[in-house]
Amino acid sequence: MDVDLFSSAQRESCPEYFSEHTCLFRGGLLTRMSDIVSELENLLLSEPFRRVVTPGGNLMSVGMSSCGALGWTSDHAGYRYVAISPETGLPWPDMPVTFYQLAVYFAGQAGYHCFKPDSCLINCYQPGSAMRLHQDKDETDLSAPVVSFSLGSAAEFMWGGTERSAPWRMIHLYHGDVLVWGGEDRLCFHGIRRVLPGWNPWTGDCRINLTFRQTGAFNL
Ligand code: MD3
Ligand code: FE
Repeated sequence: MDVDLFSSAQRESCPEYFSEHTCLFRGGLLTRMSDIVSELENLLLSEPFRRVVTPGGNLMSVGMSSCGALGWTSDHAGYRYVAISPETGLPWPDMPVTFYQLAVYFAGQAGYHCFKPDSCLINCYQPGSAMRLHQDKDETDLSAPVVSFSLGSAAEFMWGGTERSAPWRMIHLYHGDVLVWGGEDRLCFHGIRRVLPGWNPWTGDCRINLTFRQTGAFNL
C-alpha cells in the first residue's frame, strides 16, 4: 500500500512526544481555525478578557476569560475555580461543542481516553505579556490531562521539572498547535517567557491560549 508520509493529514496525526506523558500536535487546529475563532469571538462578547490580581496583589499581564461549568479566577483570597463569573455575576458561557469535541479528540490521540473537560480558560497575551513559571494544581482531579490550544503570535514556552529550581527547556508554540500533558508531567513548572512580535488576521498581534481541564469538582 502506498502511504504518502508527507501529506498534511499524515503530519497532523503524528504527534511529537516531549516525554511519555506530554505531546504536541503541531498545527493540529489549522483546518478548524475559522470555527474556533468565530466561537471565540462570540463568547468574548458576553465574557470579555479581564485582568485578575494574584493573591500577592500583582495584576497579571495576561487577560483572561473562561467558558464551561467552572472558570479559573484569582484575587487576594487565592486562586480557585468558580461557577459564577466575578465579572458578570452570571454563570460562565457554555463551552462551545466544537471546543469540547476537539479537546476530547486530541486528549484521545495522546492516549487519554476518558477526558471530560468542564473548564476552558482563555488567556490573551498582548505584546510584552508573560506568565511566570508556575504549577497548575488548583484542580481536584490531577489524574486528568490538560489540553492547550495556541492561536496567533508564537510564544516561548518554558517547560521545567517538578521543582521550581529544576532547569527548563524552551519550546516554541505556534498558531494552531495543540499540547496535551498529563501523568507525572501534570505538576511540572511551566510558563510563557515572551510572545514573539508578529501580526495575523485571527488575533492581530496577540497570542491566545485555551486550556481545557477536568477540574474534578463534578462527577461528569
Ligand atoms: C503544564 N497557560 O493557563 S499552557 C495556564 O500558554 C498556563 O497560556 C500557558 O500555563 C499558556 O495555566 C501554557 C501549556 C502547557 C504546556 C505544557 C505543560 C502547560 C503545561 C507541561 C506541564 C505542565
Ligand atoms: Fe499553567
